[in-house]
Amino acid sequence: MMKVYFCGSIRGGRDDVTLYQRIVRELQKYGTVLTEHVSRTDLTDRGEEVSAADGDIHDRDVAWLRESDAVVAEVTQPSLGVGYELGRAVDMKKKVLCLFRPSSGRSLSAMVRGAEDGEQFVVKDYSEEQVEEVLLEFFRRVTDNKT
Ligand code: 6IA
Repeated sequence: MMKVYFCGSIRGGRDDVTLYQRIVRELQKYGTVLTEHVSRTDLTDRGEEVSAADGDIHDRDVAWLRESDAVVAEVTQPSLGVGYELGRAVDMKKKVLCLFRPSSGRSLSAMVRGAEDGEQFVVKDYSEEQVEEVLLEFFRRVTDNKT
């Protein structure tokens, strides 16, 4: 079973949490999502319901990232944590898909947009209703390259 690491903003702001849920639900069709909590609606940006120390969160997440076969990030809501995870993922030579919604009116960081290499690191501009097809396309590529 493939292990998927999903990245989405937490302290960067939780505006897109229902979209994260939709993405995680879809990702679960392809494998085990190691970071399901990112899409939990009861996880707020202020940390209610959370007791873990930041050091433990960091170390556990980096260990999961290392274990993962693919990384999918929703990058529309800017998040330092997601940016950090993406940098570590590149260094670990993971297959990365970044999902960005131009309809937000935002402009994606050049350090993410510019990391695109068309193979290991892909940035996809999409709209919410394309989640399913965009993920299908990505995982088709991930599994093709493996065999
Ligand atoms: O800087 P951010 O908080 O927006 O970073 C979000 C990213 O970092 C996510 O993709 C997560 O994988 C990771 N991350 C950040 N905080 C946590 C966390 N609890 N638990 C798990 N992963 C996290 C922090 C809760 C906090 C509100 C007290």
